[in-house]
Amino acid sequence: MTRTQAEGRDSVNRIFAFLTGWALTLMATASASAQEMSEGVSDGMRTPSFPVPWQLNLQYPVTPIAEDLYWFHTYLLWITTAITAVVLLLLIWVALKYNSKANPVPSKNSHNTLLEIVWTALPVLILVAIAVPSYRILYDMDRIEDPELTIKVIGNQWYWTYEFPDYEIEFDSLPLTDDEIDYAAGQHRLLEVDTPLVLPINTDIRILFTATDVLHAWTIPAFGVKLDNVPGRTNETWTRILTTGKYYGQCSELCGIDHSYMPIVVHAVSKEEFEGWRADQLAVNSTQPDDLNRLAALPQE
Ligand SMILES: [Cu+2]
Repeated sequence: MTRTQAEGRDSVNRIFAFLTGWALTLMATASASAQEMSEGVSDGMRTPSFPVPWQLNLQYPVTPIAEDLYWFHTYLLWITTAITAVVLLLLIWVALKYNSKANPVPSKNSHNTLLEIVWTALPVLILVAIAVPSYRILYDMDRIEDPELTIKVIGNQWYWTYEFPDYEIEFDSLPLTDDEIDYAAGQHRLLEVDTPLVLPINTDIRILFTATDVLHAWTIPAFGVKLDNVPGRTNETWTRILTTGKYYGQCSELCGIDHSYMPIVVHAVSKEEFEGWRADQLAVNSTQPDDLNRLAALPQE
């Protein structure tokens, strides 16, 4: 086989792999999308809030915004698929019907008013159909009028600090090292922290974002929350967690050498459990004794 043939086969394989992945994602989405459109995401599709091998599609959404984002993603996937299919069929049709053998005398037409109006108007309508739900979700994500709870997320190189300004609670959340991970207890490498953030479910929570040194981004895929932590600025969004559980995230803005080692863990608990946790926090010193050791072990800039 010549080099060009080998390269050709290589790219064909790559395209095939891409198309297969795309089709699988589409099938996984399609199987549940009809239900999603009417009543949100079904419990049967519940996936963990951390990456798993061969995972397809987005993480299971547990907030109203994440459900909207999931719906929007599925909706866009259908539009993209329809456009791709139409363009592919058109190309095949043109190649078969208008090649030099099948159609030796080509038409000299250069304008068709109706066709030109259609191919201008149709993309505009498609864009409007995308823009309307997109702006609605963006608007919903922006802020909440009367939050029941406010938390402040502060990014540091390379760990998170959480504050509950109304309760004077403040603590650092530092990553667990590989030796500290308890795999038997279902913990995950590079995703666990010493002190997780605890939040109540069914509560409108305002989240404020800032940073002490460089840009970070606090992200929880299952919440549909991702916003930059900017030094000297306060960004704002909100969330309302619908189901209890342990939710993972990672810093999503390149922030230096340990960017990939600043995981986020949120324990979503019932309101009563949260009240209990909050009362305990008020009693303890906000800085955990081992935090200083962990801080000292972080690489210097
Ligand atoms: Cu970061």
